[in-house]
Order: sequence, then structure tokens, then C-alpha cells
Amino acid sequence: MENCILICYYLVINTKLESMKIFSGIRPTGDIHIGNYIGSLKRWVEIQDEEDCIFCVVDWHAITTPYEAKTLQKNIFDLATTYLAAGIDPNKCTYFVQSQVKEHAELAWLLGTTIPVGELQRMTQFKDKSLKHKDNITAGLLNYPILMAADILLYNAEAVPIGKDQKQHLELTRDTAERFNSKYGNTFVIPEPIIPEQGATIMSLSDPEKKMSKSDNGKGSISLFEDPDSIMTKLMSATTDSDKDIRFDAENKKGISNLLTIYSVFSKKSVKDIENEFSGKGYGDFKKATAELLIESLRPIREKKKEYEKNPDYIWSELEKGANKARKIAEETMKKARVNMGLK
Ligand code: ATP
Ligand code: LTN
Repeated sequence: MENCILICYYLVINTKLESMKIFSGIRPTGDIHIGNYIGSLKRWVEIQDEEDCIFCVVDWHAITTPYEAKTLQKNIFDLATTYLAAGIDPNKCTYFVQSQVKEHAELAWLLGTTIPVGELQRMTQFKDKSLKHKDNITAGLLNYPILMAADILLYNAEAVPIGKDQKQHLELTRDTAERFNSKYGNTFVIPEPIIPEQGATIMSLSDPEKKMSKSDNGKGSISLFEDPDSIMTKLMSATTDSDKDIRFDAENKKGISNLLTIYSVFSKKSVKDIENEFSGKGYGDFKKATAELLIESLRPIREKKKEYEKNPDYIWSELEKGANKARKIAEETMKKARVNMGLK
């Protein structure tokens, strides 16, 4: 009996020792869509039991593109309730709002002194967003990846679950950490990306050449909280090709391949099995089945969100507890980074 207790104790300690440090965040820029969910949030929920996870509402990132000051707090609250509705458990991980831990800004400043401007100007997201907001290209937008690097490096994260569009920013984070470590001595852990094999980029339903994005939340995007009628309408009008086969071909049949990916993720069936199931059927049948699957899969998330919304005190108090936990780790990393750079 005693041996058994010892073995269990050893296993618990060992599992903890082996767990990986994870950090990730989403910008509170509006209702999140199924692309954000598949590319990022869903994975967070799956790994929170085994890994040592920190999930953040990255509000300082949300103000780098035009936004309404009056609605920012609502967006932060909405995203924080979305995390919980999707299955994030604050008892299993650390959950907080970025601006509540000032060390993010301090580390971003220090890292900024080590990053060549050319590297920031080369970032695809900077180029895309600069084109979209031509009259408002701020230093904040350019420096965004420095803040993202600070978010990750502050917590010694070994892995970062993200969609494919953020891979370039993670590479910049790695380069920044390596450059800093070799110039000022070993300070930061070099993080790896965790990008889902399936659904790394969910495409827009109306234009399958473009990624689904919060900022284009028209016909192309399905919010996690979209009402059933609207899901059905958007799916039925999704852009597909003029062919008839329901077959995965990411090059030539982008629209149908995107729908197959969505169907596969939510049904947990392989693409091959879905192709067989729908063989001989038309695009209309497949679109309708995809809409019905989405409506049923998103229903519990929508219902849980409504429940959490009734209890804002709980949400804000969990976020505050999380910020206190996060701050302790961030303060330690900052001490090391300051001293290594010759600051006090
Ligand atoms: P915005 O339009 O405001 O830039 P966004 O839809 O690109 O928003 P983010 O908040 O930038 O969303 O991204 C949150 C997470 O979702 C990131 O990990 C990102 O890689 C992932 N993600 C965003 N869009 C997609 C997509 N279409 N498919 C898969 N993952 C995605
Ligand atoms: N840049 C990311 C959001 C983000 C993030 C992070 C993701 C900010 N800080 C740290 C992972 C880790 C985006 O635009 N989706």
C-alpha cells in the first residue's frame, strides 16, 4: 500500500516536472470566429490538463489597429468569457488580461533596442494591416511583434499554440531571444510553435483565397456565437467551384477543401471518411450537413457563454487572480533581463 502511494506520488511529481510551459493569446477585437477556435483556442483547451498553461487576453495588441475606446472593456470581457465558454478552466491554467501585468511593456521596450527595424518591416501582418489602414500606420503596429515576443519570453514559454498566420511572429520571437541570449547571456527560453496539422488556416467562406478574419466578419466568417439561421445562410452561400465532386484538393478546390476541413475538425472524422460518406451527393447536401454540424457543435459554447455573462464578478476576479500569478513569473524574468542588460 505504502509502495503504491509512493509510486502515485512519484508519477504526479514526474508528470508535473515533464509538463511544458505554454503561452498564448488572442486580441480582443470582436467576436472570435471558427478559424480562431480551430487554429488556437480549441488546442488550448485540449492541452490545459497536461501542460503548464498561461492564456492571455492581449488587449495592448488590440489597440494597434483602429478601435473604439468605449467598447474595448466590453471586448475584453467578451473574450475572457469566450475562453471559459470554450472550456478553459482557470483552476487548471493561468488566465489574465495583458495590460494588468506592466512587465509586458517593460520587456517590449528592452527587446526593441535589440531588433533591427528591417525585421519588423518585413512582417507579413504589418504589410497587410498597413495596406488596410493606410492613413493610420502607427509605430505601435510596426512594434507589435516586439510586444508579442515579450508576452512569450516573460513566461519562459517552451511552446506557443497559434494559427499558421502567426508563425512568422514566432520566428521573430525565437531570433530575438537567441540574439539577446548571445549578446547579454542566457536569459530566455527559445519557444517552439504548436500549429495544428489540420485547420492551421481556415479560409473565408466567401473568398477561399483569403484567411477567415475577425476584421472581415461579413459573409466569409462564422462567429463562435453566430445564430443558427445565419450559420445556415452563410454556409449555403459559401463560395465553391463549378465541379461536382466533394473531394479534398487544397490547390484547385479551395472552397470545398476548406469546408471538408471544418467538417472533419467538428465531426472528428477523417477527410477520407467524409468524402466517402458524401460520394454521389451534391454540394448543397454537403453544405447543409456542414451547417447543421456547426450549429450543434457551437450550441454548448453559446449557452455556456450566456451563463458566464450573468456573472461578471466571477470573470473579473478570476482574471485578477490570474494576473497576480502571472506577475510573479514576469517579475522574476524582468529582474534577470534587466541585470543582464546592465540595468538595475
Ligand atoms: P484580426 O482580423 O483582428 O487580426 P484574427 O481573426 O486574425 O483577427 P487574431 O486575434 O489575430 O485573429 O488571432 C487569434 C489566433 O487565431 C491566432 O493564434 C491566430 O493564428 C489564429 N487564427 C486567426 N485567424 C485564423 C484562421 N483563419 N485560421 C486558423 N487560425 C487562425
Ligand atoms: N499576435 C497574435 C496575438 C498574440 C499572441 C501573443 C499569440 C499576441 N501575443 C503571444 C501567441 C502568443 C495575433 O495576432 N493573433
